[in-house]
Amino acid sequence: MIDLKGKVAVVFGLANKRSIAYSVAQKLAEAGATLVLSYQSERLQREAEELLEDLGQTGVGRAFQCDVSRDEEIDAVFAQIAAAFPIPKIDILIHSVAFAPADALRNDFLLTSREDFRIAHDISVYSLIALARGAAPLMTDGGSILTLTYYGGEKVFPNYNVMGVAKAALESTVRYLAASLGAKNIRVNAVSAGPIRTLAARGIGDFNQILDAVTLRAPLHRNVEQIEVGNTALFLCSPLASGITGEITFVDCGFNITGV
Ligand code: NAD
Ligand code: 0WE
Repeated sequence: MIDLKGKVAVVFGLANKRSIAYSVAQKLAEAGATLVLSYQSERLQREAEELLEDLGQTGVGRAFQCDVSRDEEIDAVFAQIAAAFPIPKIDILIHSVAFAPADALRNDFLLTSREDFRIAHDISVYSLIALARGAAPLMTDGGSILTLTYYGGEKVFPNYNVMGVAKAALESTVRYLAASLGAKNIRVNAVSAGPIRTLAARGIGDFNQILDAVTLRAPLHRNVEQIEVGNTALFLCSPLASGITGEITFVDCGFNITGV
């Protein structure tokens, strides 16, 4: 049994119950962790507070706003977290955030604009560095940082486009951060999840085709479920994974090992 009683886990990227971050938060909460949820905009505040309730965190967990593209909001959220608990301390940081302007996921990759490239990398990659830097001083007993990536960072998927380039950069960032933070006993890892129907998958043209390809080709002949990602995230953030850092763990029903 994994016991995270007395541990504080901060989760970025929990928009709704379908979010991958929801399953991760659920598993961390079940293991006894206290949750801090960080939502993107004021519009999501009430939703975040309801999600805290659903996660059994009423009167325990907290929710704070932070748009990760804004340095001052990143500074503010860690100041709020430090002030929210009698002992200012973070044990676990979940980064489940990605964004590229919709046009960049629709148009020919060749047409990727400088601004769309910048936004995709700012929100989906740089934010991990900025959040790690914000959390590190509070990770006084060591810690665990986990991000979410996709196989499109390694192989070409139609329309994933600049997000694929950003995921490649994110996976490299995991390794460089692991090296930077290892001496503080802070581990940095990623889960590479198979395709899952979430808000971030909405409006993506051939998503059914992507799901069907997995059913056909993956060794387990099915798609992955959110909760399977949550279970692996819990493991990677727990003492059971104390020797694992800088690693990308696939939770994709084996799709990535197949050649045809
Ligand atoms: P989601 O839409 O539920 O989560 C994305 C989150 O990013 C949302 O909570 C959104 O509020 C947040 N976000 C975007 N811009 C932000 C900003 N400026 N500041 C703060 N937060 C911001 O979708 P999801 O599928 O759960 O995605 C979570 C992560 O999982 C992403 O990194 C995604 O690339 C990754 N992933 C998703 C899949 C999939 O098929 N759904 C597969 C592999 C990896
Ligand atoms: O990382 C992702 C998607 C992230 C994402 C989604 C959106 C949709 C809405 C980033 N930015 C935006 N911008 C928007 O305006 N995934 C792993 C899910 C995903 O997206 C795809 C996929 C898969 C899988 C896009 C094309 C092909 C496959």
